[in-house]
Amino acid sequence: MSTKAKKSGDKAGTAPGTSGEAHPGAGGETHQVAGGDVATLTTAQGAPVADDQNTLRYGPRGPALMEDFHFREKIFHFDHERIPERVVHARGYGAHGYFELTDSLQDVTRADIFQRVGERTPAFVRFSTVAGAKGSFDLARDVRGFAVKFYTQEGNWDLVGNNIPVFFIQDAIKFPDMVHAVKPAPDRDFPQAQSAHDNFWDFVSLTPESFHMIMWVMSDRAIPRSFRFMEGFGVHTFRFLDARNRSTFVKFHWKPKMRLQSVVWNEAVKINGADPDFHRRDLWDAITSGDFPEWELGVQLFDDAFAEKFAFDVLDPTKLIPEEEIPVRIVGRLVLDRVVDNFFAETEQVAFCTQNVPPGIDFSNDPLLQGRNFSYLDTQVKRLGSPNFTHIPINAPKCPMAHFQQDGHMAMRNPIGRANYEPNSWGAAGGPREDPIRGFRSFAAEETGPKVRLRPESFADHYSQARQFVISQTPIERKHIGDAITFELSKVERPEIRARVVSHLRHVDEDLARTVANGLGLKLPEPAKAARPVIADLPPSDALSIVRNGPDSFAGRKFGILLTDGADAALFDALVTAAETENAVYAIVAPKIGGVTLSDGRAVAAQQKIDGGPSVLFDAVAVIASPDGAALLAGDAAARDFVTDAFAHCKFIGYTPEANALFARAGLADDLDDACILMETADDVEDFVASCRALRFWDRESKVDLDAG
Ligand code: HDE
Repeated sequence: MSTKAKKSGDKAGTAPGTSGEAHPGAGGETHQVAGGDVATLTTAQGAPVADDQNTLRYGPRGPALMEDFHFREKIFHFDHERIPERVVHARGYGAHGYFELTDSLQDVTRADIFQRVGERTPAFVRFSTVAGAKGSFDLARDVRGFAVKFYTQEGNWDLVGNNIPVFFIQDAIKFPDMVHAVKPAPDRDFPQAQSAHDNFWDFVSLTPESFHMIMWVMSDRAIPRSFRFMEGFGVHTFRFLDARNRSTFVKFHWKPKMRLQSVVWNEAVKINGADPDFHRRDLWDAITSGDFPEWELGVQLFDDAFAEKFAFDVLDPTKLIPEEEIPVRIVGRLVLDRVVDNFFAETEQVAFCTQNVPPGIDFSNDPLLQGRNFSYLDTQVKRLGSPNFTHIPINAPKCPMAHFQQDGHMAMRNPIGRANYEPNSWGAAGGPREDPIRGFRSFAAEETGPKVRLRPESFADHYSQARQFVISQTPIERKHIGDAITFELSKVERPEIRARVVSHLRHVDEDLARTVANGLGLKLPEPAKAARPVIADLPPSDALSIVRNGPDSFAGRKFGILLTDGADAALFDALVTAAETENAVYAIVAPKIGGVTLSDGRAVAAQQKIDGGPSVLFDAVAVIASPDGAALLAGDAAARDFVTDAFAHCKFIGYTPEANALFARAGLADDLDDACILMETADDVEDFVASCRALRFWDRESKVDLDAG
């Protein structure tokens, strides 16, 4: 790209009507002007612009002139840059990719996307948090949205899911209340992006159907390490329809190729300060480095007979179907291989609508899903300003479209020709016609019954699956659930709300109720009045635990390597090689961003200065220091935090003997355990990297956490 320096006093920089003595404004020596392969700046109307530094005014010190159309157009457009953020899921991050079918579902659905094995369908995915504003932080304790738009050959299919398979409420009419309760209180507009406050727990404690979801949200599922390491769920029961319009019920699952991983709460809190964009940066880095995130699409298929005999109602979105009862059949994979070109155009403007289903996929009567089918279309008009939001490239189908919808704000396409109505007698020139064979047909469900506002009795057990979730966790995960509820309720000011929550927990799990009551310094309250007695213990399900579904390698995870000048070059090389062999990534953290000089004289650049690269940003850390370097680190608070946090978060720590000086000053010298691995040889380095596959050394938590005692 050619750049032409522009000197101050050049013609384009001076005020009209002056001799050229006036100051030119921005630019100076580095100011670039058009020419070569640098495009000419124009107005939105295409008129070339000569001066983008100065408004048109009467004399260099005089008033601005209304006539300055370039200025007015520029400021006017800027004034209108913002659109309303999403009322929920405001903070999100998207990427492009494709879905590839690996197992045909022709036997149960005519949906075009599920017919031909090996065929790829373009897709766009947006991950999100729910409660926080657009500018909030990534590691809020929250549900994550997992919304997928498939551009199928028979229309867009939007599978607008979450990373949790159940929801807080059973009926869409309660959604505004639930969202109001979790969002900042209307009088003070805080707290932001969190559920640890009176309003949320007040609502929850008065809405026992939310307790299953509450268990998930209080588990580490709500603080995922990466979008890449979390599951996704369609939540509701949908229908597949075959060529003869016969129905099979289906629930959708996304399973991450890299398996599950979360962070711990204290780490989440610190990540939010160190890098509020932690998740979006992680996704961006993975895709741009060619390590494409991948999920398998699985389906749970079942018929009316199963629905009849299942202990819960398959229309109840607060219940899941355990994988042990209906196995998840893997039918394809989703690969994200392209970041967006422009965040606003794609991620912000993408408009997911649950009612976007192609022929072969249909809804069930789940009352939440039925309500969503109204809400999403409605919200897009508000957000994007026109019913023509489907004309925006990210929302437009990639298959042929033809219809008689026309006009409206920002119409990019209108019907061609004279006829814009149907039926007409213009023959082929009269435009598109319906196709009873190819076209979408709803399942011909037979519905009868009185018009009522009634919750079915079959939705009334609010605790059994909550309990099943809790007893399916490993001990450390159960502890984290207890810690999280205690933490959240400790932020609740009104004691009666705390007690009311615990009164429900007594139906979920007595141990959990006691732990939380104890943590709050609360006398164990009487159990809440249950709408329906709890079903006898359901069996635990391994699929519900994160730890039991963790990875068996460190691939896709990140080492933080704290280096100093004079650090052992051979050990550093061994660590880099081992990390690369593991398909892991690493970042070098050093006292100065300019990097360090290793023991063999080689210069290595750093990615983070020590106080900008705390250990919470990494999955495991190593300290490779010279004696002088270690002494320097020992005297630095950020370096001490680096190791104490890694230790407190149960991470694996590799270190060279010199690092003992740092551990001593950090107060860790007597506590080093089996997950603190001394690296004196290349073999030690390999052992360290191999140990990291376990991700965390949970045995340590009881030593670093008072609550665990
Ligand atoms: Fe949403 N939800 N939702 N939701 N939802 C929205 O649509 C709504 C629900 C989910 O990345 C909104 O475009 C109602 C369940 C995701 O753009 C809005 C109800 C699940 C996203 C809306 C629910 C979700 C949204 C806000 C109860 C998991 C982000 C902006 C009946 C299965 C999509 C927008 C994106 C967004 C309404 C419940 C997932 C207002 C009324 C259950 C992932 O239309």
